[in-house]
Amino acid sequence: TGKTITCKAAVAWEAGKPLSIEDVEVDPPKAGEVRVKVTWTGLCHTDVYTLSGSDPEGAFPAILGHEGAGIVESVGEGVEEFKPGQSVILLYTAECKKCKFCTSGKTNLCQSIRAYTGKGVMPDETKRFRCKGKELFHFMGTSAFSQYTVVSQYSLVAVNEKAPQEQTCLLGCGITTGYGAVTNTAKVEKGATVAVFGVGCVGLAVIEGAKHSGAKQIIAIDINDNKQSWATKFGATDFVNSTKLKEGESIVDRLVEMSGGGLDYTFDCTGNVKVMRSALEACHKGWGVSTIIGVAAAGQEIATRPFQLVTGRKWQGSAFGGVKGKTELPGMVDRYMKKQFDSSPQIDRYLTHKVTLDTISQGFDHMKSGECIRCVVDM
Ligand code: NAD
Ligand code: DAO
Ligand code: ZN
Repeated sequence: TGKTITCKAAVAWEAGKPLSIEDVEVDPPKAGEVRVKVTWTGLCHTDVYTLSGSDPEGAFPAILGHEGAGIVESVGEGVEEFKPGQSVILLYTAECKKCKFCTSGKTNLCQSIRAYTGKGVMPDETKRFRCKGKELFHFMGTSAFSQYTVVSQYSLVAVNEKAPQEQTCLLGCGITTGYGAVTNTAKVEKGATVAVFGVGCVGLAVIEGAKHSGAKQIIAIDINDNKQSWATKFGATDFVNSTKLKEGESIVDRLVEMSGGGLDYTFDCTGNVKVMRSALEACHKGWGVSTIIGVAAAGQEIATRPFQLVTGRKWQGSAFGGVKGKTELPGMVDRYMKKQFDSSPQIDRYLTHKVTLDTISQGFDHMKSGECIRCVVDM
């Protein structure tokens, strides 16, 4: 401990350029920080989005990556919760358990270090990464595309060390996001009708969560027919390709007809604001609730007629599935290890592709192919 480590990382030198594998220097953790040997990192669209330059918060040069798992290497002064050797999942949504947000009982959006993670710096406003004499920005408080990273003690959680990290990393974003949106945010109940727009990792986790919640009808909607078999495997009862409707029929018409008047719960897992509108309007009059999970491109806005809400439909959103990472992830991992697949996501089913840090760019190609649910990087 106490020494700078030199290791490999995928560096985002500037927006719109491919990641570049470099030797980086990673400083030891300061007070309240933890240095983690990252073993596996999942690829998520937010990494692609930020690399593209569209993310207003994106700062370069940086080390991206936020769906990571690894092992504690060393801890900074005053850190009591962690010790070297523990198996951890990185948390882009931190949990301090003491800020106004954490103690509200109403949200998982801890704000203790949010201003710093947004700016790409540690809570003392400095950075722990250097490459070729330049300091590199952190990303979402995690920077999981580096073999070693330094994070706030609020940005990681220790989990069952027997659980494979190539799988647990996926609980750091996509799977938890979809599953939690059903169980924590919407609180879908037994016998409910559900529609899920977008059958990627997040949408599949919504389908799995809806199945575990006892939903009687789960309609999956996508523009890619190959997603039908995925949706069915995870528990969808119906599939609609929204590009193949009857002449003059809208997706809302179709869903209202299929569900006998509208859905109890709908979820957007596409990030497309037009889809978000359809998801709201396909809700049942009087009580239907639509949850936005997809992240729209910068500057996009949602629209509907206010009468949709006046007549009892509700519109809400969910970040990281409303899940508090420290409080909830250890239990999810334990249930997974006990194969309790009626109350926790079956993580391995989402893992379709593996690459190494050297071939991380191929991982981004897999993501674009439409055949990849989740690709993990062997760091
Ligand atoms: P993905 O690309 O794997 O899946 C998206 C799916 O939507 C694809 O199957 C695609 O074919 C489908 N799709 C695209 N346009 C569509 C349309 N018009 N109608 C129906 N289906 C359409 O992505 P993912 O990893 O599952 O993530 C889904 C969304 O969730 C993204 O916007 C992502 O940024 C967001 N996200 C949000 C959070 C959060 O905390 N709120 C966390 C992670 C990801
Ligand atoms: O502002 O406190 C906050 C939390 C912002 C996180 C929002 C999460 C949704 C977007 C991230 C998508 C995937 C990483
Ligand atoms: Zn907090």
